[in-house]
Amino acid sequence: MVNDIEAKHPQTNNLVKFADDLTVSVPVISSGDAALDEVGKNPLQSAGAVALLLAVKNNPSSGLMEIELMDITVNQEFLALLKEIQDGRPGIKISHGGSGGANEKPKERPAPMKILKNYIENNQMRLYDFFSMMDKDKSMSLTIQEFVNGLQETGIHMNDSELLALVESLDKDNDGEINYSELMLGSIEQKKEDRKQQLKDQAEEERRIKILTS
Ligand SMILES: [Ca+2]
Ligand SMILES: [Ca+2]
Repeated sequence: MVNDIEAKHPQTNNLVKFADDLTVSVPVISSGDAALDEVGKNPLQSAGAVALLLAVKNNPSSGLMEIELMDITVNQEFLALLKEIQDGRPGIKISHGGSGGANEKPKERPAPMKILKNYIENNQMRLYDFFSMMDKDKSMSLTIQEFVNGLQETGIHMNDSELLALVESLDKDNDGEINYSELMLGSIEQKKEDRKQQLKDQAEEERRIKILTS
């Protein structure tokens, strides 16, 4: 049960305790904010996350920059609201633990490379288009900083550990940068993973049909 809000350093930063293991740093919003008080009293994590977004939405001048809700599985209402907020205020970064709805079990976050691949496919880009979009200084390799900036530009949400894991897994020659062939290799590896998953899902589906029809 979450029922307390901790306001520390009220002039610069309010820390809103949102769950036992989660404290949200909320800069600028005043400590007496009624909407945020509601968040703290909400016992449902997913509903609480929606309430938090509503508070953000209703405080257009809050200056809120980054909220991490990685331990929270969010619902469709949250996702719709998040999109609305982010469309209007691109400076706001909100990461969450994926959607699943209140009654579903939390889904695993997709692998970082899968997140990239989905973005590229959804935008009907070629891998090379994506690479050159990220490679701002046209050095034919991507630094971590270029990755960070590029992801921000695309609106892909990845937390620091996911980003580091991605760069580490792609950077085969360990020079700290990702060149095009490294990105391509990563994409091919992901394609193989996807295929494996697809076959697994297919087998699972066939098993289920067998049970249902036997
Ligand atoms: Ca570069
Ligand atoms: Ca490299």
